[in-house]
Amino acid sequence: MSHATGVKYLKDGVLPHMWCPGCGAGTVLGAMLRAFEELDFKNEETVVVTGIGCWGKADDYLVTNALHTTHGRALAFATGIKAFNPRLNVVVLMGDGDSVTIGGNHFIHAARRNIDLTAIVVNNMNYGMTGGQVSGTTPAGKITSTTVYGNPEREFDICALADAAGANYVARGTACHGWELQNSIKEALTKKGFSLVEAISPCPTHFGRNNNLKPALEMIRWLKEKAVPVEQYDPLAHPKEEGYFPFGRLVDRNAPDFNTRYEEIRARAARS
Ligand SMILES: Cc1ncc(C[n+]2csc(CCOP(=O)(O)OP(=O)(O)O)c2C)c(N)n1
Repeated sequence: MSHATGVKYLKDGVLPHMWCPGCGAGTVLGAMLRAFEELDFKNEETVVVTGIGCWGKADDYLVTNALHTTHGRALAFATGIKAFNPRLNVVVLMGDGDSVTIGGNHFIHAARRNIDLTAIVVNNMNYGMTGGQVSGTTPAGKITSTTVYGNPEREFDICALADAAGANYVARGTACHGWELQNSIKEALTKKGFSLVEAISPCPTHFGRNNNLKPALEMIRWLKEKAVPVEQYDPLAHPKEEGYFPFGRLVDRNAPDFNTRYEEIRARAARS
C-alpha cells in the first residue's frame, strides 16, 4: 500500500477546489498526483496540458509546468511539446467534450501517431462547465440540457476508439475506485507511446440531476454497481445489455512510439 499523498504537487492555498460537491474530478486529480509521487516525477520535467472545461481547470492547482490550452486542442499542443523535447513527461487532461467531441480528430491522430503522451480523460458524459449539454459520450436516450427528451445519438466508447486508433495503453477507471485508478494512471505514465486512462466520473449537478441520479451518492452507487473489473466482466453472459462496463487495463502493446520512429527516419535522412 502506498503512502504517497501527492500533496507536494499542489500549490499553497488553492483548496477548497472549485468542483461541485459529488464531482469526481478531485478524486481523479488525487489519484494522478499520488501516481506522480510514486514515480518521483519532478516538476521541471513534467508538463500538464489541459483543455477547457471543469476537468480542464485542474492545472490551476498544480506546481508542475502547466499549459492551459484551447477547447479540443490540448493534444495538439501536447504533441508539439513532446516532439520538441521527448525527455518531458507530458500529461494531457481533458473532458469527454475536449477529447472525443470537439477534439475527436486530434484524439484519433494522437493515438494513431502513438506519441508518448498520457491522456487522462474525465468522462462525466456531458459538457459540465457550460451547463450539461450533450456530448459524444452521452449514452443514447439520456437527458441533457440540449436533449431534453433523450439523446437520439449513440455514444462513443472512448477506450475502444483509442484501441482501434493504435494507442499502446488503454485503461478505464472510475472516480469511485481511487486506488485502481491510481494504478492505471501509474501504468499509463510509465508506458512509452500513447496511453489513455478514461475515468468515468459522476456529474450530479447536470447529468445526475437530469437522469434520476440527482443525489451525489446515487451516481457513486451506480458506478460501484455497474463498473466491473475486466477479469470478472469477460465471463459475464450479457454484461452490456445489463448496463455493466469493464474497468482496469484493456490494451497493453509495445508498438514503437512517434519519437522513436522519427529519430530512425532522421538518421536515415542524415545518411543519404
Ligand atoms: C472552441 C470552443 N468551443 C466551445 C467552447 C465552450 N466550452 C467551454 S467548456 C465546454 C465543454 C466542456 O465539456 P468537457 O470537455 O466534457 O469538460 P467538463 O466541463 O465536462 O469537465 C465548451 C463547449 C470553448 N471554450 N471553445
